[in-house]
Amino acid sequence: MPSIYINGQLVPKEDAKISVYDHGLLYGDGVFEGIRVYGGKVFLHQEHTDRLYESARAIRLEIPLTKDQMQAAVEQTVKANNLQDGYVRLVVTRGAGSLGLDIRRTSQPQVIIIADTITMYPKQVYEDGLRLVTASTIRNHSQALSPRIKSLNYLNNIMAKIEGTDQGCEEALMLNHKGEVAECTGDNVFIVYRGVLKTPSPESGILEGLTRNAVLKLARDAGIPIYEGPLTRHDIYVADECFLTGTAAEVIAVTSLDGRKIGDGKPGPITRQLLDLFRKLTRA
Ligand code: PXG
Repeated sequence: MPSIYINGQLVPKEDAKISVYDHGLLYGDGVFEGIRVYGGKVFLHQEHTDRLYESARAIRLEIPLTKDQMQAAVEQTVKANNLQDGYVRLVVTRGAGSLGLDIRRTSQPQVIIIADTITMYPKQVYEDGLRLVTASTIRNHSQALSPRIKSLNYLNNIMAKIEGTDQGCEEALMLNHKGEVAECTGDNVFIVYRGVLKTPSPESGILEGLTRNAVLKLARDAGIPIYEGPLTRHDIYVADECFLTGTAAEVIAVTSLDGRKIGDGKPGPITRQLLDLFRKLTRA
């Protein structure tokens, strides 16, 4: 039975409860992180902590723990659950309040840490690659709610994901309000074109994925030329390779978009190289 951390206490799963007046539930008012644990170690712990606190700051949510205290709480939860390889979901909500938007009527932010196992894509998908479709639902306009915030409000990504699953695809491509490629519903997107590794920059309206950043560093260290900037769907259609990165997916090839084959329709060599390097990094 997993132990869940809530506000400093480790409690059994069935006792881990939050108020129905919590603004996280009423309004999606809160932030979260999804973190991997490899070999008992919390992967990119500092980076995830920094992103969580940045997301919170952006929505004017004051987390009632220091970063050090938060990291200790995550470590404690991982240990209590005997987790060697798995997934940590860290959630901070605005807390219980009134049935109104005013945050001054909320009491205490709620800190929740769940350490559990993770369901990965089947092994075959890593060998064959994913098919993608473009969703009609666009990514949040950065002047509405910045996509850089990992908030509890994921409805537009969920709508886009439904469009994907309706068409038999595990992921869907989301564009920004200018029609440029942004990212997928829970993964960042890369292409390889004439030997250059290309991915949208944060200015395209994406969540700056930590797997994305780790893969960019691996590519840089391997001497692969990198471009970060605007991309269109045309760039993906004519790319030699395409792949996604994310905490759950790690590195996964994309072999078609909107029914159009990418490259030769198989995971490409640079994708494979980066997946190998990523696996070495995480399973060292
Ligand atoms: N874009 C979006 C919109 C995301 O939500 C990523 C890219 C990849 O970022 P990372 O830092 O993971 O490389 C994400 C990540 C979940 C879940 O359970 C979602 C994410 C990560 C882990 C779990 O839905 N999103």
